[in-house]
Amino acid sequence: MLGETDQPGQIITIERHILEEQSSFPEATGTLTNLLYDIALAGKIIASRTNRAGLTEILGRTGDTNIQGEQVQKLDRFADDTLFRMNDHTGRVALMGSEEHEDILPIPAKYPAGKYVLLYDPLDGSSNIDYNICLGTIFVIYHKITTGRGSLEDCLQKGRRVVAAGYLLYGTSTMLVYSTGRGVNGFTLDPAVGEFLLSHPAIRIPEPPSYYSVNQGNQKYWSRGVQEYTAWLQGQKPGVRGLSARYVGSLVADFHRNLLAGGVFYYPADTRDREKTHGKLRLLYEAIPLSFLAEQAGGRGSDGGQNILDIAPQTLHQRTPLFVGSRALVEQAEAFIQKYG
Ligand code: FDP
Repeated sequence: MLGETDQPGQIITIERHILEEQSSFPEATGTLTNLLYDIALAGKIIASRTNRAGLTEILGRTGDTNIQGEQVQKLDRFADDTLFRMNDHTGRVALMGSEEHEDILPIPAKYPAGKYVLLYDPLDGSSNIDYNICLGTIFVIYHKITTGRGSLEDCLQKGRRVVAAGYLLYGTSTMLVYSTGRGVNGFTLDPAVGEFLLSHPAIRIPEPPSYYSVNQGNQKYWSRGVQEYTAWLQGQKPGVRGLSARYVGSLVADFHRNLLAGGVFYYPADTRDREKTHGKLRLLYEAIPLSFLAEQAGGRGSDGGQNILDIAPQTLHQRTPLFVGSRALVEQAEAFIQKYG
C-alpha cells in the first residue's frame, strides 16, 4: 500500500495518491480518480468558507450581501450547492443524493450522465456551526446499477457495494480521509500550497481503545442493553478498565478521533419519540460510509443487531441506530443488546 513503501519525507499529494491507486486497476478509466479529485476540490472550497463563517456573518449583517457583493448563504446550503455544482456537469456522475434534499438529485438534462452515484451529507454536525466547532462532509460512491440516467434504486444499494467513501473534517486543520476498499488513508490540507498531502497512510484503528462517544444526555431513553453496555464501557463491570468519554456532537469529528485513537461512537435507538425508535443518524449518508471506513481500518459498524453494510436500505432518508469504531467494542454492543434488548 502506498505510504508503507514510500521513502520517509516524500511528499505525496492526494492527486498522486489517487492516480497511483488507479494504476493498480488496469481496467480503470480514470473516472473514479477524477470524481474523487472533484470531491477533494469541493472540500477545499467548503473549508475556505467554514474558516470564514463568523466573518461572513459580520460582513453580511446589514443586508443579505457581504462586502464582495455576494449573497450571504447559510453554510450548509453553501456546502450542498458546492458539492452538487462540482459534480453535475462532469459526465462522471449519473445522479446524486444529499442529506439536505428529500428526493434524488438528477443530473441536469443539458449535461451527460456518468456511471457513478454520489451520496453526501454536505455539512454534518450543523448544530455546531454557530460555535466554531468541527464540522464535516461525508460522501459515498456506488456504481449505477440501472439503465438510463439512474433512479432511486441506484441509491438504495447495500454498503457491501460501496466503491469509495470518505469524509472531510473541517477542524483545526482540514482533512480528507477516504477509502476505495484498499485500506484508509488520511490527507491534511496544507493551506500554504492549497494541496491535500498524505499525512495518515494506511490507517488502522489501534488497540486497546481509548474512548467512547455518545450523547449521555439521552441515557434515560435507552434500552436496558445500551445502559448495560455503557456501564461496561465505563468500567463498572468486574475486570474491565473503563474508557474516557469524548463527545463533540459532530459525527465526523467523533468518528475521526476514534479511528485514530481507538474507541466507539454510538447513537442508539431511544424512546424519546415512541413512534420513532430507530435512532437519529441516516443510514445512507452517515452510517454506511463511516461503517465502510471503519471496516477498512479493521473496525466495524452495526445497528446493534447486524452489520450496517449488510442492511438493504428501503428509503433515501432511512434512520438507523449506529455503533461504529473498534471491532471488539462494537461486538460487545451487539452482545449486550442481544442479551438485554
Ligand atoms: P447535527 O444534528 O448537529 O447535524 O447527524 C447529525 C448530527 O449532528 C451528527 O453529526 C452528530 O453526531 C449528532 O447529530 C448529534 O446529535 P445530538 O445533538 O442529538 O447529540
